[in-house]
Amino acid sequence: MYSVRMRATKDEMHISGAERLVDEKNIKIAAVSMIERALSHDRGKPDFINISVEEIETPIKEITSLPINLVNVNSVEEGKKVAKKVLSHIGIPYLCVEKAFTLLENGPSDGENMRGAIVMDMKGERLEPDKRRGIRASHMDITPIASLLLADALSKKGLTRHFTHVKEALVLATKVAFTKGSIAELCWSDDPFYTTGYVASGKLGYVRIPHLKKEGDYRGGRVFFVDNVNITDYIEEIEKTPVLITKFDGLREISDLNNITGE
Ligand code: WAQ
Ligand code: MG
Repeated sequence: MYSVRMRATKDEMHISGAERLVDEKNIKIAAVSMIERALSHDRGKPDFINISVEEIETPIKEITSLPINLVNVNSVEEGKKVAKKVLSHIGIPYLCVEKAFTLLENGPSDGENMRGAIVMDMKGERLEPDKRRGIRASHMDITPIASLLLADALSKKGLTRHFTHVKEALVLATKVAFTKGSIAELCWSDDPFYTTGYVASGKLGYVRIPHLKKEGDYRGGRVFFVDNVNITDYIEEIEKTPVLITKFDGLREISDLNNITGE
């Protein structure tokens, strides 16, 4: 298998990125579609596109996706309340939850977004060695069949237009959730017009929350909440171990949050 990755920038500012794990015969198709994607991003036309193709020699971990739980909220205020309730139910201390929200709301890298994620322990300490870059989940993908089942489930809920965002976020969240030491993840997009975010965990799956920030807000980010990790090993696993999602674990609507938190 090969890891095919794309990164596009303009004036050294990030425009878009993508990655796949593919067989040799699919390298070309993956690379071409990534170039097309880089050239057609909302953020503008890149002046630099980097495509890398790397043979994967370590065995690929095959896993089932987290299940998707759709929550319905009507405002950012309600969305944040739900996200905090879910995190607290998973067992993340109040102090850590509040700190994570404050960081993402204000731009965790001196008011700017990070390229990667914050790693926070159960005392609220940030463990990522580089506070601007953060840690970057990489070397992960979903099989065409699992991806098709996801597309089908989304289309039944009228969410087809969000397919690419959901797919990539679900792949990342699943890899993170299955990494030893991960307890939960909080995420919302840095795209000013993409207000949806999620709380993901092995315990409650991928809880998708439509409003975690106001439209027009360019701030976003990710926090990986961890416990008992050796940070070097944790980063190695998140950034380098290849993971392929071979099964989609389904999607359901949560009308009452208490149904998942069991309260
Ligand atoms: N590893 C770690 N952190 C990352 C990575 C990565 N590979 N890629 C992005 N980040 C961080 C970085 O701080 C970005 O600013 C932030 O996450 C948001 O990235 O509808 O689109 O790619 O269910 O803007 C979630 C909801 C969408 C999807 C998330 O994130 C849905 C999204 P974005
Ligand atoms: Mg983005």
